[in-house]
Amino acid sequence: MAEFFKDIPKIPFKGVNSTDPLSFKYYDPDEVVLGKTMREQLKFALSWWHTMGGDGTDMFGVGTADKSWGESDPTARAKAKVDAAFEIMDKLSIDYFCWHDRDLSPEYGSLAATNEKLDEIVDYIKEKMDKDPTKKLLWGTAKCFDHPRFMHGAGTSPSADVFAFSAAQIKKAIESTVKLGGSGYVFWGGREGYETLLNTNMGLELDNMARLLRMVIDYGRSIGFTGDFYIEPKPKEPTKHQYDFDTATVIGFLRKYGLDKDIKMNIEANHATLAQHTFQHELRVARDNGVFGSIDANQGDPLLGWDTDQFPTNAYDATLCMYEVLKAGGFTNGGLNFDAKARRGSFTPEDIFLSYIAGMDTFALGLKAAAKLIEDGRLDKFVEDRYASWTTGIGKDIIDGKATIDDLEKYALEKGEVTDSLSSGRQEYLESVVNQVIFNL
Ligand code: XUL
Ligand code: CO
Repeated sequence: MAEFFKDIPKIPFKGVNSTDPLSFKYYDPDEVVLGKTMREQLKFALSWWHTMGGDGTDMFGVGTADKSWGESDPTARAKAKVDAAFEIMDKLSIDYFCWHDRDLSPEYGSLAATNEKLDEIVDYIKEKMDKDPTKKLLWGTAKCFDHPRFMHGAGTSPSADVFAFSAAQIKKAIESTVKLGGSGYVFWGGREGYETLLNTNMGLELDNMARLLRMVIDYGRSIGFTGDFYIEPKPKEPTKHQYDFDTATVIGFLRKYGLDKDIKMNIEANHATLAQHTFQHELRVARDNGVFGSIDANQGDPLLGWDTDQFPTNAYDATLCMYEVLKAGGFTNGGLNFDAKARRGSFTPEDIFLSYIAGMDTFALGLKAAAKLIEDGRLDKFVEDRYASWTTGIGKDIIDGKATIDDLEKYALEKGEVTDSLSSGRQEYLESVVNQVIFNL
């Protein structure tokens, strides 16, 4: 089998003083952090769409990176992509991968022909995984948003035919996920939203989205899928308003339709910021509601208002992210998928490795800093003290359901004024603690 990246060695861990671009400075897969190796804590995944398919095409220009993998025939190219992906994962010590069905294998006219070709590629991947069991599928998903048939959505299309087609496509995608032993299946509402309410029956569209999710979940379980189903919230893009706006919105939707025990969240950093939230906020909402699942690691540009899907290099955000992940008990079926692409100007094969190294090192740094924040204990202690009034007296009575509104009125009347029960929020101090722990130079 051809080696695609002859000039790239297996990337070694060389430590913080290394200036070798093709080395990890912080990611040492075997280093133990809070009782688990970094490899187990971080569970990095390669995204098939950006890494194997994304060539830098944007609205203003054609691709800059060659992602043909030396093949012009679509089936030969799909197989070459598999070989190249496994080589990239090997060289970067990445154990997991994620795909959309159409990233693995394109459409070939009819759905039957497309399915047959997809099977061929999924079987090809399975053969490789059987030979190398260190490579695992983090999650699969169906690309129900690029073809013109999905112009008005898939599960929320006004056309029942498109709904049926989408269900059929997703059925195949979950079967492929099961065949490859995937530990997750993602629903990202590609065009599940609207441009104008003047032409939209929003109530019916949301009912239908829930119908589709229920069918897929029941079918997945019936064929032995034991992993997690995730929804990946995103507020806008491609539609003006996406139904899965943010984690809180999705939780409300899931509860309305009785799906809240069946679906967790795949939180993407750049989607959080598009929704005017921090990444940490979205992770906290998921954690507090018991639906934290997996992460699409990337970052946006604060000066741009769209989903730039940049490789994450912001160590501060990665620290607060890993703080939430550790507090949620770490990953179970989920992991850190790099839903990220090298910039259009970073077009060489080497850039694939340099950008993954940057992202992986950033999260290794984030993991180590988050572990230190937890061990340091000052943040936890501060929060505990701030809410101490709920552990005794009137606070405890409220929590225990013993205090009535009449009791509270009596209490407040006796006190007369309660401003002196408050203490400083100490935001600046706490931010300086985070700096001290991260930079500890
Ligand atoms: C799009 C996005 C998707 C999902 C999978 O913004 O994040 O690639 O991660 O469909
Ligand atoms: Co994503």
